[in-house]
Amino acid sequence: MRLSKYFLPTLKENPADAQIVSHRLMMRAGMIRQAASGIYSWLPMGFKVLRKLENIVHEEQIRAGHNPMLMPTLQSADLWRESGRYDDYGKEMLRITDRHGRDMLYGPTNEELITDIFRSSVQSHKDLPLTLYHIQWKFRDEVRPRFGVMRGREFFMKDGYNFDVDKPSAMHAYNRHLVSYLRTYERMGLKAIPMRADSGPIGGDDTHEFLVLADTGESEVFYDKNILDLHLGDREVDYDDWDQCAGIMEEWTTPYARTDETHDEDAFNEVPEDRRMSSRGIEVGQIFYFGTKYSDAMNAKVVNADNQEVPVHMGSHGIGVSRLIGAIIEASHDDKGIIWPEAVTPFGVGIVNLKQGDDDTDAACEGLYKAAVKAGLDPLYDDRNERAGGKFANMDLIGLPWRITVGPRGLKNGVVELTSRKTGESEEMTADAVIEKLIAIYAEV
Ligand code: 5CA
Repeated sequence: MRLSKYFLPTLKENPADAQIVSHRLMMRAGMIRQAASGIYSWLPMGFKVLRKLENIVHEEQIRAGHNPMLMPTLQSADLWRESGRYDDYGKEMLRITDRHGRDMLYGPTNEELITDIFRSSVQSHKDLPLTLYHIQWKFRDEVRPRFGVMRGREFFMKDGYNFDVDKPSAMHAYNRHLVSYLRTYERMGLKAIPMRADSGPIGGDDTHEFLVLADTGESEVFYDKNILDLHLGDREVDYDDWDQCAGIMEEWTTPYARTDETHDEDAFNEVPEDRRMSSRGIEVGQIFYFGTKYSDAMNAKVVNADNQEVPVHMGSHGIGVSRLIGAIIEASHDDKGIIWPEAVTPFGVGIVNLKQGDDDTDAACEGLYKAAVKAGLDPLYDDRNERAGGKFANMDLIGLPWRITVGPRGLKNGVVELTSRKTGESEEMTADAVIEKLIAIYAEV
């Protein structure tokens, strides 16, 4: 993409109403624009990052054996009356009446709709286990929408639902989701810690939230420092292997890690003092096992191996896809702007032309740009007639992990400069060598 043709409405000043750094930077980098309180338009660069996160979530869900699908944003109130949640959900639910006077709602989550789909098509344990998920916009009329996409009213969420014949099988689904989430967050360059939490309006006793540590997080968290050393890395995971998934679950949930909702001071004090940490965290996902809460209420049954009709065991599992963008920026920025992890960066590399209009520099940039496109590096070429200082500040703000600077002085020696956004370190090399180096870097991602 050439910057002269790209819609990137960056702001020089901090927007007055943006209280936290991720909100400020998303607004300043021209990623989002507020449409109404807690509701945002996703401008091209914000949309690009959103799609990247969505793709990672899809890839990891499909790897875990889950079925992607898409349910609507609007739902009929009748299903929610069956589960009893139409009244329980309160003012957070946006209620709508259609022209025929039928009660509808903008879905805050999908347990009822998916249970209805399930009960009308599956009757036998032979069709289980089954996990269905989608990534779709949700609406929750939050009392205090704030911090940009972090606590929105309309937000993008992955929500998945497992259906199993009994509790042990459903607990494997729970463990499998935990493992797939660990992998998802790691791929995004994030450390998200699973913590025992409270289930709220979704229900059930078994639930873990995934928290990214950040001073601006809305939750208070307490944890054993040792948990920060755990990595899945490139471990082979067989998602059908109950023991392996349970083992990984145990590894991550043995060190103390809880949110303030479930914090237990006595248990925490058993952790050696120098490992006891407390800080703030951003909740980027949550998994639940709630057994037969919805299948009992909505009569979703299967025939088991003993030929008995039993209510299906369920859990639901969410990832806050739009919130994740805020969390990634909170975890990775400096005073100049965003620092994107390579896996989610909107563009692989920025190209800065120091002397736009100079035939040689323009030709070198053009060649480099085409080579980068061909290599799949998805470059953003700043071809505008701007001062170098302004171009650098803009690149730093939007945070691409790599920048290639092309100027007449370097070209005389046959080199361009490659700079890392994270370390600020630069090295001079030929254009070919830069492309090769970037190909190698992105091959690892
Ligand atoms: N049905 C379950 C699991 S699918 C559910 O709704 N879980 S949830 O309420 O925990 O939401 C899942 C994730 O969505 C949360 O972990 C959080 O990351 C994100 N989320 C929830 N509310 C908001 C909001 N108002 N703005 C942005 N993200 C949100």
